[in-house]
Amino acid sequence: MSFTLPELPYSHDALAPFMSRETLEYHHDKHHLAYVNNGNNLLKGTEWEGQSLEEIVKGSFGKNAGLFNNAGQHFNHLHFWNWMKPNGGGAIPSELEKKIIEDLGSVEKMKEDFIQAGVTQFGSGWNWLAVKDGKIVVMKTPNGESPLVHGASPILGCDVWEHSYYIDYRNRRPDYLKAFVENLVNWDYVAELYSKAV
Ligand code: MN3
Repeated sequence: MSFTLPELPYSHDALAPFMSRETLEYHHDKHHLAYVNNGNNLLKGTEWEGQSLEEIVKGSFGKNAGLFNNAGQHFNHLHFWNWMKPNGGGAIPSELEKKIIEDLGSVEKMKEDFIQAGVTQFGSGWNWLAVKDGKIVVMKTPNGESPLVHGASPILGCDVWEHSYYIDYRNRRPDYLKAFVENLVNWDYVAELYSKAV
């Protein structure tokens, strides 16, 4: 298979004022497209050609840095667009909420720890909620890595590369993370991934 850039599941204006049209034009139309194009070029002739995206990401990790970086970022961004929606944040589906409280203490504590993971990811990377050994955990990873290559299944991720927030928030990464959690997260999609991960 080859990688393709999906359409955004909403218009470029739909996430404003928390994420602007200009950010989505650069982030989706240019940055994600570059991962797709570079990934396709680097995949050609490798042992992973013809495998699924997840197999390519896991297989190339630690073996082929160029391919891994681009395939990993393609995987992360495919989900990232769906981890947000207009008028996001708000109520968490009850089964997922129960599990969050059980594993992370409370919804407030989960949000605090998730934001803190993003704030403390030094340089480019991602912060996550993931399912590991049946439990929901908070993680952070550098560059294009994800919980997938660390024995866990990602159910929510926030892109803390500067290209994701610098146009709208400049250097205020904590404000971007707070807006992501309170106003953008599509908890129905998180619950869908959670039910597949357990
Ligand atoms: Mn990005």
